[in-house]
Amino acid sequence: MADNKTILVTRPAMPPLEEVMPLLEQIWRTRFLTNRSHFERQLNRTLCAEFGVEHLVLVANATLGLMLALRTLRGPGEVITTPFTFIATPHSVLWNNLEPVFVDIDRVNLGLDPVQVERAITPRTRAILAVHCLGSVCDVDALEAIAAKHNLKVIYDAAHAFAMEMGGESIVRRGDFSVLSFHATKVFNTFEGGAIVCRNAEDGQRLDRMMDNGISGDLTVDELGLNAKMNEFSAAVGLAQLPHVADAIESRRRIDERYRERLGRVKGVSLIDRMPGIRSNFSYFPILIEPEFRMTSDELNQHLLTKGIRARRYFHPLVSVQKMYSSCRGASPKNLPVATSISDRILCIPIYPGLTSAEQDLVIESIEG
Ligand code: T4K
Repeated sequence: MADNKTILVTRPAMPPLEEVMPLLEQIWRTRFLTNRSHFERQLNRTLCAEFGVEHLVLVANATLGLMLALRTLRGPGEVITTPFTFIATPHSVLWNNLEPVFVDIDRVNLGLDPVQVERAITPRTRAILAVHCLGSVCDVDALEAIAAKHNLKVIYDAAHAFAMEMGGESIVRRGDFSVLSFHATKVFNTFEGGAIVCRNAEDGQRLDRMMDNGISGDLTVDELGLNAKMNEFSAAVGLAQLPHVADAIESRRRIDERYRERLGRVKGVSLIDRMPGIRSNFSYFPILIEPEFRMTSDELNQHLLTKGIRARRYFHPLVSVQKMYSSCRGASPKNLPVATSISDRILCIPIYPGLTSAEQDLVIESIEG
């Protein structure tokens, strides 16, 4: 826990308490707390409309969502994925007894590099697990073209991608599955939570059963599942959050713009370019610390701490250097020069609605030196 003065990398969005209370009172009155009850169904319908999709499964968190989406592959085999991500991404592969294969990322969008993906495909490859990272979108057209050519599934870890759009459409409409996180630190949160968006009805119905221990309506159990259900409290919080998301993203956009204006001029600091045709959610503000800067990204992180600013090094170290992944195919840093270089240089600085101009000035001035 940080003291009140520390400027944190993010703060959770909280809906006004008076808007949550009537929903909580309803839960207390009806005593329906979970098992796909009223608010869970309402949030599901609302999000389907929001994303323009038909098949969505709400889950208790994105880690379980990824595990379930990958379970549809029916192992064994390899899954091509990125080293530049949160550890839940490769963990979801291992939980399914599948083998992660790491390939390098694109230096502009921070997602999987399609050329490297195609080179890594073997007869054992089952799927591509790509991540829309830190407010960018990976090269979905190229990745999906490769997947179609080699008859592979595409699963997007869209944990960071709520409300992100490409060509005016929600990015979670892409791929066979997109898995969102509604964790406290995300642009839209249900305290803990997530969703799996499925392209087709068959997968949607299957995942709907699998997230409830594989039980179908008539209590038949035909396949392995687990309990990944979203509870009514989380669903109610989500419904109360939704009307405020657009304003929150607009606040983030303004903070992003101010950082870009000021930090874009600092020698030795590189920014991740905004992508044409993509509507970002401004969920993170990563900066890259170049050799000509007066210190390394680690040293800058420590320096910011002395000023009461807690930045975070998402994602450093790469997941592929963790001991349990370092012997996987493709995990050698030599195979991952772009991801290694970005991970060595990255620092995510505070961005969230409610970050005051004075606090933002302190962050900027502490970096300017
Ligand atoms: N795929 C990707 C690409 C992901 O990034 C993630 C999760 C997942 C999959 C899996 O999604 P979930 O299964 O979680 O739904 C956080 C989150 O725990 C994690 O959800 C997230 N990615 C990851 C990138 O970051 P930490 O260790 O950075 O969180 P923490 O507790 O340090 O929080 C960051 C800051 O936020 C702190 O400075 C304090 C502030 N904070 C945090 C919480 C939880 C608050 O002010 N209030 C809070 O309640 O992991």
